[in-house]
Amino acid sequence: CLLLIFFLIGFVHCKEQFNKEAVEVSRPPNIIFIMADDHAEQAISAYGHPIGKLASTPNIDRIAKNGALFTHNYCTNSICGPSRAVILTGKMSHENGFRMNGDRFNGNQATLPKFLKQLGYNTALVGKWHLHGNPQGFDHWEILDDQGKYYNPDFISKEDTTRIEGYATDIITNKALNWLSKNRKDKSPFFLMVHQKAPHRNWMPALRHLNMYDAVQFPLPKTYFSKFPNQVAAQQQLQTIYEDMYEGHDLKLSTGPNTTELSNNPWTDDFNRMTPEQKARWNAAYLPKNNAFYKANLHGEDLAKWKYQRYMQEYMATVAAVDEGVGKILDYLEKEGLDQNTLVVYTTDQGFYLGENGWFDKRFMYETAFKMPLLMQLPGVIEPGIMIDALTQNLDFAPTFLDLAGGKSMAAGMQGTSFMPLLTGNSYDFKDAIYYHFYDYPAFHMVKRHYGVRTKRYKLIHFYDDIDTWEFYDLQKDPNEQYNAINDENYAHTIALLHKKLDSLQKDYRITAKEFEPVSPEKVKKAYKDFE
Ligand code: SGN
Ligand code: CA
Repeated sequence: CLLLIFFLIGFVHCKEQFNKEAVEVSRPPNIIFIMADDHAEQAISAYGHPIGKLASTPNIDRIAKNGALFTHNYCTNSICGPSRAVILTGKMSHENGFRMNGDRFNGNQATLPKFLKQLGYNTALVGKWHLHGNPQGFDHWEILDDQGKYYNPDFISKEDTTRIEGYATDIITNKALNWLSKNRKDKSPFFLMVHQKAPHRNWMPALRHLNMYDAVQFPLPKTYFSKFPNQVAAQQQLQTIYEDMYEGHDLKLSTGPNTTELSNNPWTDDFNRMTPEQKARWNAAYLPKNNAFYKANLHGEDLAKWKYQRYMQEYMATVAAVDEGVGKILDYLEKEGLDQNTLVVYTTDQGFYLGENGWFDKRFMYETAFKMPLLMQLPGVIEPGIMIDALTQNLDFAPTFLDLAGGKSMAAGMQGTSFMPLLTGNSYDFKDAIYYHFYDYPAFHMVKRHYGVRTKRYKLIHFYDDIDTWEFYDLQKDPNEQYNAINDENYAHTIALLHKKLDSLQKDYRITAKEFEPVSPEKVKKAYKDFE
């Protein structure tokens, strides 16, 4: 009889264990989607660029060590609002209606967080939104007002708008941790979007990082003084570090020695909103640096090279706080044992120029702006330390996350494709070509409208509107895209094939004549006047 009792207890225990495991196994993973703003791949040490040796991102790199580093992930439209709209909808800009910054996102359309909510996820968003109008599909959201400010930013929530004292990156990280600590015990899985403002222009570092890279000399890109003899759109852009940056606003230069008054600074609020204590620490850091600059009395190429160094020192110092934030989130997950069932994604809204071609900003279909860094970890699913070199895009994020969450069919109306099989180690031909389309012209930096196709080796671009120029690159021979080979007879056959591919992609994505309506020449003229 005693034996029978033991047997029954054992059976009940085993059954409980089994059920518990079954529940755990069947529960879809949590998803933490961390997205910085304008964080270039060159500035993430896991990608192995020379900058990473001088200024590393050890915490972001942890994700690559624990999981996958994507080496060929791209956006469909290299600019903030549009990239975010693509991520939310899994649809190209012309289909989700958000083609350029300043458009208004139609929040009533189907989005990733809405679908995840239907699948039982608890959904939240903290940080930059930049789609205008209030977010939908989130149980909780707190967003920066428009672009957001580095110091003492305003946050908008369902209830009100509040100015929060402190540094934006740290505040956003803390809001994310706060939400996690309150909601992770919830029975449902969660989807948390953590959208940093940094390292967006005007690159204001945290007080603790003000002198972080002062002694570092970053390697000047080989193309810093490129002149673009056969690239017309590149000749006409306004995003050259040594021509278009504002000395005060961007480079934090004073009007002269022994003063803290900023030189060219069209948007005074970025600095004026600092508290007297913050301002005092800021000025104490910059006064000696700026005095040294004036003492050196630089001109011409030397001045241009100095601007690159100051830009990089500021940019990388703002990255430092983002990296620390990622570290805090990973630590939290590990401490709470959540890391085992959480997909952690690190990405940014598009690529960014760090002096290549002499530029800052993005917008072009050239690799530096087109590429989006992407790192993902999910123990048990993604093998640690793998590299994924398939041509993936932000367009594919929503279908992939839905696939992982058990809602694959929900992506039926989306234009992206789940790359889930790549995560589980299945190497296959994901896409042989990807499409790009940029619309934001005339606008800041005056990058012409263009669209194009990229295959594993080649790229064909058409700049249109007030110009009509085609560019072709063999990325194997010319990875920095310095030689537009459109008229090279040796490539005639390849170019013809790319034209065909481009036409078929435009047909598949339902691009119509509407997307090519020209803007008025008066508007363009006025914009050049405003931005020059
Ligand atoms: C601001 C920046 C521009 C930048 C746009 C878009 N100027 O206008 O340099 O291209 O944002 O950036 S700033 O001096 O006001 O910062 S995006 O990331 O939001 O698309
Ligand atoms: Ca951006």
